[in-house]
Amino acid sequence: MALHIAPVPAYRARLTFRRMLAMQGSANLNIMIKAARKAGRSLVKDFREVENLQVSSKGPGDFVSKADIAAEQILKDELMGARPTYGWLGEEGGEEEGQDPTRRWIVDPLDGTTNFLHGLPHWSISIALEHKGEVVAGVVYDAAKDEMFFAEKGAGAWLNDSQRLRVSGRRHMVDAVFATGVPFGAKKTLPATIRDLSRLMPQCAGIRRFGSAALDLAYVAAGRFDGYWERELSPWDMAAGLLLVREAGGLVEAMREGDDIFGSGSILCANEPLFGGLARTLREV
Ligand code: 2AM
Ligand code: CA
Repeated sequence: MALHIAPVPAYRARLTFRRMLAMQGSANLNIMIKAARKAGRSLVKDFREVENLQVSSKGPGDFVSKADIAAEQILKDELMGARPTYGWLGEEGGEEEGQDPTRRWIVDPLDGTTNFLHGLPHWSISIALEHKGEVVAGVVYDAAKDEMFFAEKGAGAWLNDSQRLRVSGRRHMVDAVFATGVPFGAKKTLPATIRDLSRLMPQCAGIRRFGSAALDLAYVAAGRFDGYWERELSPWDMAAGLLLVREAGGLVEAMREGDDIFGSGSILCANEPLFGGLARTLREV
């Protein structure tokens, strides 16, 4: 007998999210979403300019650095303005300890800079809130496509207010599409990356390299990718996205079992049925 599952009407899902917000009293998440939207407007405006600058011989390099710095300033004004006692760890602005040593913002104003520079509409803003060493809220905003991914510890992962996110339900490696990042420049992880690809390619349906770690993680949370791994990342690339994946029901670890994710700069995640197969394939010595 065919199984029929009725879709949840959008208005009901929205109510559920509002109720969730009311229950959790998630003021920090609201601050993060507002900040992401504001920085997103600035980046989208600059991105349109970047598309025009592709034809110039110098390219849009300096312009993009300025766009990145301007976005971080907006985020800093919004987030530190609302929570002045929190600490700060940002890709552009470095690290500052706050009066409250237990909480800090971990922010990447523009993740996927190379895409942005080339006029490719796949980049994001990543904002995480860490409390006592644990990420408790995360927002990844794809401003070009107006997709706001967000999560709060214990309250689930969501897309654009009304859509609850779940990792994919695929169970077999042959059906799975995984994402990764390949190292840029002459990085020492190049041999490991080539080994990963040669092991995994014959086992799965495809491997994608989209260029924004934060969005790769958001896509795992949304069930678009079945898993993702990457090495040599920074905390601001992964912090918000790893909470999205966990809150969507996925498993997240460092590449080497037992390592700290931020400390190792590596990440490996997938839905539960595929995590073991992916980890075995990539971790085998
Ligand atoms: P970024 O765009 O903020 O630099 C791509 O695999 C991931 O690696 C992106 O999240 C990207 O973040 C990160 N990354 C860090 N340093 C990079 C660099 N020098 N060139 C390209 N990507 C880099
Ligand atoms: Ca980044």
